[in-house]
Amino acid sequence: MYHNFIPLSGYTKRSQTNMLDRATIFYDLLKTRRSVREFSDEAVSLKIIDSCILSAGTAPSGANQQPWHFVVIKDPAVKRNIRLAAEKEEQEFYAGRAGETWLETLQPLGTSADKPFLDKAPVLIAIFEQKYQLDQNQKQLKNYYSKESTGIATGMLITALHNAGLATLTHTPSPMNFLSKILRRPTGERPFLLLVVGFPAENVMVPDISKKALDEIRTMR
Ligand code: IYR
Repeated sequence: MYHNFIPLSGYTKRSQTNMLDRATIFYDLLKTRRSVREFSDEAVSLKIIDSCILSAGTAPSGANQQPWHFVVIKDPAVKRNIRLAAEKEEQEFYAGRAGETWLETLQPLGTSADKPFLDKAPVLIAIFEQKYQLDQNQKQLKNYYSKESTGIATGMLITALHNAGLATLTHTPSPMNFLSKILRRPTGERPFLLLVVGFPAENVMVPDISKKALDEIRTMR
């Protein structure tokens, strides 16, 4: 498949001060994002979720293969099934599969095998990585950098949801093959992450943790 080239449109060259202003305002917005583990059951409009998914879908991807798929779950019965399956895996994780070191690292977060947010929150978004796609003859075509691409799209989705005023929790029950089964996703897709989306429960508490300083995450050469 050959593509025509077209003029770049939509790009705006900005002044230095305007760029710094915008970068600062964006950081001010993003640094208020916190993962929450307690949600209210207040509903979220699907239009908002869909718009955020469109934002995620603008992500760059290897060869523009867009190797991601988002399943939006609102059905209480499906959420319930996911909760039960996730808790089953987590019970084994917390009972020993994680190992001592991992459990110690998680201690400050206060997590456990109980995942009530999985059926309390109004929306779950299961994100799938498409490792390959099938052509017309059912032949497997590999997607390039599918993990990186899906990771970038997921980051953009989290950012879009936060910008819209929604709280999220990135949840990675392990293993999460049960998501493929419950959500009937095709082979070639691997569950990447389960995003819990909604409004924070009233008076919710979050761990007293902070982000690394600039000189810890950036080096100049
Ligand atoms: N998946 C488990 C454990 C867990 C792992 C990490 I890495 C976290 O940042 C938080 C939790 C759970 O969800 O409880």
